[in-house]
Amino acid sequence: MTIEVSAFRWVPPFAQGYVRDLRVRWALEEAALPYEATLIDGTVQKSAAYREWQPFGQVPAYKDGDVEMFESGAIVLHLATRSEALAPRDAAGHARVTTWVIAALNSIEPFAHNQIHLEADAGAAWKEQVGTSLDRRLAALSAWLDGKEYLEGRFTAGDLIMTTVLRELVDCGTLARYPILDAYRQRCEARPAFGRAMEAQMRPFRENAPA
Ligand SMILES: N[C@@H](CCC(=O)N[C@@H](CS)C(=O)NCC(=O)O)C(=O)O
Repeated sequence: MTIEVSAFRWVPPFAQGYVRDLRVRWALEEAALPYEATLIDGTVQKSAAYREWQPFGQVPAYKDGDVEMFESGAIVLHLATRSEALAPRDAAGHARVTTWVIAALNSIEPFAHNQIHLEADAGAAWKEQVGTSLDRRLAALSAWLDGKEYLEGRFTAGDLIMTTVLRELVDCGTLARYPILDAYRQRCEARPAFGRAMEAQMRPFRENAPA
């Protein structure tokens, strides 16, 4: 069975290039696994049939001949079991990749989102606390990556997920304060598979743009 990934038919420009199906598309491109995107809209999102596939009505959802899944991190980890392009085969190497995927999603992304979603009128003390928590994590990550090309010596699914988290901190200027992290993000985004995944996400947005 062809791999199927759900994605939005169209999203407003601020979200284009950041919708989480990009993670799955990128992993599939790295793994050279062909797939088809199932493009959905708000009506499908709310439908009982789609909720069977993705209980929260979100994208991405994924299915192949063996499994039906949702949660981009879980899907990328599943693909990492299918392709050496995303994780080493040996148990110890694979465990390190799982570790970094969870670290990106659990130790960095929540703080990144706090920072991104801080409302302009949030209290100064709260703003400072959010900024400090994120900075602590980014400083630690930067120290880990100092002198390294990738988290674990070679590109893996851990770098893929970490990059999708870090790139959301570009527009607010945070990542520029961490040149090691920004160079790492750019190195990962320069991968041809990332470019193909990005183009695959953007194409339907161009084709379905409201008149
Ligand atoms: N934790 C989920 C989050 C998925 C998610 O937030 N998807 C967004 C697009 S990036 C979405 O579908 N938003 C529409 C909605 O929540 O109704 C994952 O990583 O797959």
